Amino acid sequence: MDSLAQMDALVKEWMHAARTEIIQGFKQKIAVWTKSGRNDLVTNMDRAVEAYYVEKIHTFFPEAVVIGEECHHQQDKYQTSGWVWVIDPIDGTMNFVKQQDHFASMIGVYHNGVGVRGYIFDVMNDDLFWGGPEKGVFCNETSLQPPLDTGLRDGLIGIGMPYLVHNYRNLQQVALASSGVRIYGSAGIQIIHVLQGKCTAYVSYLRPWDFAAGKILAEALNLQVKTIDGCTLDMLSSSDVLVATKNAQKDIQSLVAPAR
Ligand code: 2AM
Ligand code: CA
Ligand code: CA
Ligand code: CA
Repeated sequence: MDSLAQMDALVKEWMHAARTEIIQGFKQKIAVWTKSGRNDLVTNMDRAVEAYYVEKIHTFFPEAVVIGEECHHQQDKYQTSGWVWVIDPIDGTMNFVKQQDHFASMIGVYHNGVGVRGYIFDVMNDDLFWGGPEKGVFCNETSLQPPLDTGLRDGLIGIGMPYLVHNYRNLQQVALASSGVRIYGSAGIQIIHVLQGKCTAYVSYLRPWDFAAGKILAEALNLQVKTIDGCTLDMLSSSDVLVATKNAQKDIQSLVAPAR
């Protein structure tokens, strides 16, 4: 077994163990705290799952740097050199709290800034999307084919709720030009829909842990992952992020208003 296959086997084991803990945890009361505001939550389960992943990564990959949403790392200490693991233990914490559904657990592995492996686990559907540049993308053990290169007009689009309601960069016109808007409250779940061709695009303001895994998987399926203006993403910065088919990306770029 090569070393990436060993990594895949370990991460899948950890994510399935985390899933068991999460589902067991639903039987107890979830402790919830607010962070920057009333819609920005963290729970005991976000912290426990992140601590579990960090402990496993440090045990099996001692040279790795870990960037996790709940670790309180300082952004100026982030780095891209060497092996960098980017973790979002529960993506869609509001859904986790309110719905006990529609959330993901995500890990992205980079080497010197180049994506090596992405893992997005749709926990309640028990679907683990994983893969990388030379491997392709799988849902559990089933290989995914690149989705059809559908344009904006003929597909559904995911738009982050604040961007839509404030018409950021003319995104309401983008929404109206599409077949319809879907907002699920989890970047990971929305990106899975683009991987599967269920949506042609997803655009939102995202932090590094929100897009680290999804970028690797989407690019492995020939999808575009850029800023809204078509620029290259900085893996360590928060940004507007567009994941789209090539045609939808061109259509969206022609409609967005210039940055002010
Ligand atoms: P999170 O649940 O891991 O925080 C919808 O809220 C999506 O945007 C989720 O994927 C969420 O990730 C992400 N997000 C990023 N920044 C956020 C913020 N400040 N408040 C709420 N959600 C945020
Ligand atoms: Ca959060
Ligand atoms: Ca997130
Ligand atoms: Ca999170």
